[in-house]
Amino acid sequence: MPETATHVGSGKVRELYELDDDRLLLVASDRISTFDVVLPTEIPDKGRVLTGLSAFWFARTRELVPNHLLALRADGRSTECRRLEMLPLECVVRGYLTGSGWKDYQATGAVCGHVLAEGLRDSDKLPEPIFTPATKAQEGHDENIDRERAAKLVGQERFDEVERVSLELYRHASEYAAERGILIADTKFELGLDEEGRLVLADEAFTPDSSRFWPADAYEPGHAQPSFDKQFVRDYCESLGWDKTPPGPELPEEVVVGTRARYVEAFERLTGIEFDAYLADPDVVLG
Ligand code: Q0N
Repeated sequence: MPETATHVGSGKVRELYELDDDRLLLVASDRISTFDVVLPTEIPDKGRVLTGLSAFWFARTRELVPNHLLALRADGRSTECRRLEMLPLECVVRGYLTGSGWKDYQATGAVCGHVLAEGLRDSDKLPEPIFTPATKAQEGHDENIDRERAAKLVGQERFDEVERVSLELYRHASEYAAERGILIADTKFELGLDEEGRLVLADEAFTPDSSRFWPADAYEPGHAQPSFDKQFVRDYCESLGWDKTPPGPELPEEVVVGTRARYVEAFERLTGIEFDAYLADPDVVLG
């Protein structure tokens, strides 16, 4: 019987379908966004790189927390996953001070209630990674919230568990990635509950779309860092003087090719697996 899959949601670059009462299909496209705008030009295989990386991290972190991954499909971009009851929180961990964390620190000296030392610079490494939850905005930007507000959303006990698990995941992956020349400056998780009320990691894990990847060899605090994956795209868009409102510009071939190579490089450095081997059999990332 042919499979029927009802579309149940979409993000900027991914689509979610319902397979049955218990299972969803998460499909990663090759679309790319920059400055929050999806561009009209795709990066070939970007969706496969991100799907493979997520699956790699799910396999490597299942002892820390169970995850929603059930199966990878042969196309390399589709994941069958367990259907969960999602928590109404974006679970963000920051090991470095940048982005909205840097903005909040400059304005208040704190990020989500974590009061930080004075005199920190953009992109400084924090003495310890911090858990900085945000609300899920339907439109526009997520709003950073302090632990009291987050605990009200999910309950104090669940909040404590979510914070502990998020910090453990970040410590594990950031240490592993740093040994391979990639700094994971910060990252965002989505967590859900299974039928027994157990906490389960969902969505994507430690991809360049859910995290800031920085090349370790270029790290220099005091200013914004180049992005491991999107820097060619950003530089090209800046060179046009584009005002960063939709529609975004088409990308020239050399920017597409260079960006695809960066995604593949991130995949190969982090997994130690050749990307062609993943294309031949996605299950190679599951170990
Ligand atoms: C779910 N989102 C937000 C893809 C990404 N395992 C799950 N069970 C129930 N719901 C969800 C998942 C997952 N993952 C996650 N929405 C629903 C992120 N989505 C938005 C749409 O595109």
